[in-house]
Amino acid sequence: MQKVTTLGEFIVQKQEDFPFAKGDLTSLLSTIRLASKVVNREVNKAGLVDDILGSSGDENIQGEVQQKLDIYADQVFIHAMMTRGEVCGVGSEENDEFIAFDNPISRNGRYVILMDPLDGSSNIDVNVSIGTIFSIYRRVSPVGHKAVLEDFLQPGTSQIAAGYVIYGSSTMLVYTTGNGVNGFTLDPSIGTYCLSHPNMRFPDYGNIYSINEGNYIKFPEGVKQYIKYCQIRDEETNRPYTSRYIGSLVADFHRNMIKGGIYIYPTTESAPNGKLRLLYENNPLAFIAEQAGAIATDGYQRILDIKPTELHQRTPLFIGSKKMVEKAMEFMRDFKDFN
Ligand code: AHM
Ligand code: MG
Repeated sequence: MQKVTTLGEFIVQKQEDFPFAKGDLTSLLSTIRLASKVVNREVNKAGLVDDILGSSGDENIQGEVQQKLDIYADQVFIHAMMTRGEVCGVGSEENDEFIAFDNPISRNGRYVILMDPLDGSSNIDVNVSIGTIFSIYRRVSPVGHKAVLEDFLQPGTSQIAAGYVIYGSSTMLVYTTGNGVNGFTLDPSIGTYCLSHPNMRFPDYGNIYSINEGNYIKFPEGVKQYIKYCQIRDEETNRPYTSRYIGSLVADFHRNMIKGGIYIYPTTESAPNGKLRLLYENNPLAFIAEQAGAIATDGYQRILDIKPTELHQRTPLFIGSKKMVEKAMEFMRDFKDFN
């Protein structure tokens, strides 16, 4: 049998990359690994729960009320963080305010986590890939106290680790701690994540563009012109590009990382800051992208340099293969005054 490296083994092997971490980052990553398996189990039976066992909101056979999957995922991750003690607080897409764990163990936790527990909400009920996104920071407030807002409002450059889980045709966990990006596929027969995609790299060029073109007329002129550029025939740059848009950020990002491509969620007239959230969607994926040799910007500036001012802040996102994002930014610059 070929030697397989499990995620658990890999995390422990990499502990020496963090002399400051004293093992608690290692156990935090293990907490995420465990919670993601619980969520995966529920995602895999989503149709059964909704259509056969009763809709969300109904009571199940044990008298428990069925929850929507995104709320369920939120609770699983938060509960796992709260009981294991590495984390002093969580900011989540599902909660208006951050949660500061108020128990003696968690107050001593040295990390905060920001997450989107189940991203791709329009795909949750229709058997299309969805994902969990997470981002880990060291707290800036003193250990021994409750977490404060400043712990969460750190620029993306301060991330200690970031990753995502994609619940797709197989389930994968992909993460970085700032030393490259590695992907692990869940073997459902043994319930173990195995290293399947070591040292993931975005190709510099690709031929996929991912954007919700239904919003075309509301896009900035630079984006409109870039889309035209993607569609014009040119053999040297392998155009026209192909258009692929799942509507699940994690799934679109993951495919583009493997095949080469660009994902854009720009500003629109109705969403003047874009749709996606800086702290738990854009920053973690930007960290992974950069670690995989790609870039992530808001069309003009690096995502990771943005100083957050609000927990649920939105920014536009241009992310993917380096040469493609650079080209899109050229269009943004050239057509800046045409809006
Ligand atoms: P969500 O957090 O409500 O799921 O929204 C985020 C999702 C992304 O996964 C996806 O890329 C995007 O929203 C799709 O939005 P749209 O339907 O406007 O294209
Ligand atoms: Mg989301």
